[in-house]
Amino acid sequence: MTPQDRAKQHVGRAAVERYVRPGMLLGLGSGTTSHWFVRALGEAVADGLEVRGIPTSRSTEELARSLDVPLVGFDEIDRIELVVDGPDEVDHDGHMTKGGGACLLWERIVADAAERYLCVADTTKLVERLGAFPVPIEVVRHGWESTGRSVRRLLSHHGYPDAPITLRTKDGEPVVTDSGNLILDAALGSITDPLVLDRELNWIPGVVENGLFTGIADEVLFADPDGAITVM
Ligand code: ABF
Repeated sequence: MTPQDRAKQHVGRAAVERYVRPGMLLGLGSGTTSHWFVRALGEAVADGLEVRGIPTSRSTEELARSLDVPLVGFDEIDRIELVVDGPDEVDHDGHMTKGGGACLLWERIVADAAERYLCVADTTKLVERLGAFPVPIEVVRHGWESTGRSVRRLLSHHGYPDAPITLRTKDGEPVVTDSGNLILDAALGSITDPLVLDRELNWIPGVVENGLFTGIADEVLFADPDGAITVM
C-alpha cells in the first residue's frame, strides 16, 4: 500500500468515526478515497451500525452492495444528511476539482441534496490554487465538437486562450459516463477565479456539468500516511 493509499484509508476511517451517526442517510462519494470511507462504513454496518446510503456512481453502488450497506434511491429520500466525497484537488477555501473518475454529474446531484458536505482527502490534494489537475467538463454526445469550441471561446475570454482541451479517452475509445455523456478535460494550469468558471461553463449549451465544485464543501478532513488528521 502506497503512503497516499494509507492516508486515504486513514481519512476514510476517521470520517466514519467522527461524522457518522446511527440512522443517518449518507451520500457515498466515488473514487479511491471515498471507497475507503465506504469500506470503513461497511465494517461499522457489520458491527451493527444502522445507516442508509445513496451512491454517486455505479462503482460506489457495487462496492456498497458488496458490503451490505443499505442503499436508497432519490424517490425514497428528501435531504441527504451528510455527503462524504473526495477531490482531485482542494484549495484553502474548500473549493474542489472533481471528476477525475468521470463521476462528477451524479456527485454534483448528490451534493446538491446534501445538508452537510464533508470533503475527505489525503494531504497531497491540498493546493494553493486549483488548476494543476485538468478541469473535467461533462458534455452530451450530440455536437460535442461544437460544445468544445464554445468552451474554448469561454476559456479564451477568461484568459486561458491556449489551454489544451482534450476529449477523455481510455484504450483509444472515448470515456462514457454513467449517464452516457463524454468528458472534455481543460488543462488550465492555475485558475484565478474558479467560482466564475464554475458558473459560466454550465451556461454553454451541451455542457452538463463541470468539475469545479465551488462553495460546496462545509468541511475538509485530511489525513497523512501516518494517520495524522486535520480539519479545514
Ligand atoms: C471521484 O474520485 C472524483 O470526483 C475525483 O476525481 C476522484 C477523487 O480522487 P481519489 O480517487 O484520489 O479519491 O470522486
